Amino acid sequence: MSDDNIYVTKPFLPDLSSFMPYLEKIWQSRHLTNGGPFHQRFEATLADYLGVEHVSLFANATLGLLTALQALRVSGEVITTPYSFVATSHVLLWNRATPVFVDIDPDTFNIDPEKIEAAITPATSAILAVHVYGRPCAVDRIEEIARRHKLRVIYDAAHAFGVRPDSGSLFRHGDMSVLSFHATKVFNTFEGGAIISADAETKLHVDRLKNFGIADEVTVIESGINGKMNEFQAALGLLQLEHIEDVITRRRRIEDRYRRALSDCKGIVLARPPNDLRGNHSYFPILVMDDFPLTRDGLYARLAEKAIFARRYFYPLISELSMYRTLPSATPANLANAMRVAARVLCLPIYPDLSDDECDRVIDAIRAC
Ligand code: T4K
Repeated sequence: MSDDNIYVTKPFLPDLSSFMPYLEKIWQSRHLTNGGPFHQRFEATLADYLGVEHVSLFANATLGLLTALQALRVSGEVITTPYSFVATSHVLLWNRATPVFVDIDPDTFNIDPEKIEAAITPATSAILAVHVYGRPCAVDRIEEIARRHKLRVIYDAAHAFGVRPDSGSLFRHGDMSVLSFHATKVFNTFEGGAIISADAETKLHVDRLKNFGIADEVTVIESGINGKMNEFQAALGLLQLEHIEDVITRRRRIEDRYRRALSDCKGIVLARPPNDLRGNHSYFPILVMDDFPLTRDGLYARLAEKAIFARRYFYPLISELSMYRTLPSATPANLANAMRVAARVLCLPIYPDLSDDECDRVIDAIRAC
């Protein structure tokens, strides 16, 4: 990667020297995985930070989502959003469930709760919603619908680490939330993730499922998988947690800079910041409208010519991919808002080490159009 290139994100890493004592401990103990001391400490520290009780660490969020569906015995049809990363729907196919796509709210980019009920059938077992870009879903409305129809609710919270609604932890909602600690996320352990369960019994079940279904040395009571986080990841997670507030503050500064410079830019629409919460500034999506001199793809290409690699998260929609587009709910007429947003969205570079000069390079390149 050339130094002049500006990517959509760059992972935050603390000083290497501050990680050495952790590595030395791992090397000394030879306890590398399977719920070692760093795993235990990170799980407890994370629960504290997130304001929840029941955290299960995972090797990545995709394994977390797969396991969440298994733990809740989700089957049949699952209501979900086409406006997400493919992992959200792929885990349904891997669990032999059928995704039923519901359109999004064009302001929040999240599943539109008012369109969920029309998609429920006797085969529906769950709602899998995504807090897209870390903007919370309409959790109260979704859960009220789920209660009435006896549906499970799983939140794909891959983007939502560090988001703090004034009303309390976002991760106390639904049956489970699944976080991602991938390199491209606000908080990273290279790869990693976690499930937050609503109660101790469910956490125990999740912990067993992620360890092959093993109950004790001689007892395997169900067909689990290997979803475990290792000691290296857990140690890094502990160290990263010490920096998370600073990371979010630096991201907020960049978002503010973009907002000040682009809010009056003709043809560029900035997503409204969500109310009543401390956001995590994980993404900075803009919509490129018809009165901008270039199309969205034109702007994407113009930025790339200047070594600025913005990303079209989330285009194409999941529902447009070959393994989904024949589903009845994937028809474009059913997903008009999602189609419109996917055709216009561009996520601008945002990460803690993005300098003011680099941020201004992005701003100038857009304004020069
Ligand atoms: N649910 C949702 C809603 C998600 O967004 C995701 C993941 C998941 C579930 C699944 O979570 P995990 O199982 O991964 O924990 C990336 C990530 O691979 C993916 O994790 C993420 N969502 C998705 C939104 O973005 P790509 O294909 O765009 O990544 P890539 O490799 O093109 O990276 C983007 C840019 O980041 C690069 O241009 C440079 C920079 N980068 C990336 C990596 C991996 C670095 O600077 N260093 C790195 O190590 O999918």
